[in-house]
Amino acid sequence: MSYESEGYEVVSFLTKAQLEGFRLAIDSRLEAAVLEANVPAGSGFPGEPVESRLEHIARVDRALADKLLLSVYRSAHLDARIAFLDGYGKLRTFAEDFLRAPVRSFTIRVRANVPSLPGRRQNWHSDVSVLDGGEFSEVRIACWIPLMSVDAGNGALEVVPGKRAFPMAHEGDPDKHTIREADLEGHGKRVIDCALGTAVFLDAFVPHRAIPNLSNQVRWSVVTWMMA
Ligand SMILES: O=C(O)CCC(=O)C(=O)O
Ligand SMILES: [Fe+2]
Repeated sequence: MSYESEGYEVVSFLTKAQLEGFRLAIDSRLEAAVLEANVPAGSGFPGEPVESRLEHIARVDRALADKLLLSVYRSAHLDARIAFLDGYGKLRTFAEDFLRAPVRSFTIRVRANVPSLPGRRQNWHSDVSVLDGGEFSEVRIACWIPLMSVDAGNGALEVVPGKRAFPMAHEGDPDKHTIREADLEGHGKRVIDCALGTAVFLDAFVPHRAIPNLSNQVRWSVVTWMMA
């Protein structure tokens, strides 16, 4: 298992139907957010697929796209087509095999890498950035699920492989806690290509970021953080 040495491993455990369910859940949450925002007819790009809709909105009105994205972030994970991941057998089994410990709880969120919203892109961080005894510092492993195949061109995940005993130092306010680029110099970085249907299990201390999305499509993901 590369998880033990690299701190991450790519596995395949999701069905096409489950991935399509994620897409539909995000699509319906985005549609609801557009309606709530009362945008003028047409500028919400009705009927556009979930891979391009928010990008088209962002090109016209970045502030609106930002607001819609945050609305999706707030509630898309509550949709049953995503929420089933809470305690889902295959997810749990992989996580427990990697951790060799039982998982106590799951936190699920939707994330996106929108080409025209570069400021929302996840910069270098580890999912646990401080060991402050708080609830979230007990996260041990994450599962990152892209909703399309990803590579260096469309906003894949980049990691600094290797298991470590502590998180690297982070700076900035707690919401935008990041590891300084300079601190990562000389560390081997690796962009993780993922075929559709695969997911990345990631140790909570492994530095990672979303790389710039050079495509014209939004790269959506579903992330599950697990405490053990
Ligand atoms: O999906 C992404 O862009 C990165 C997600 C991530 O690393 C996080 O939310 O902690
Ligand atoms: Fe992360």
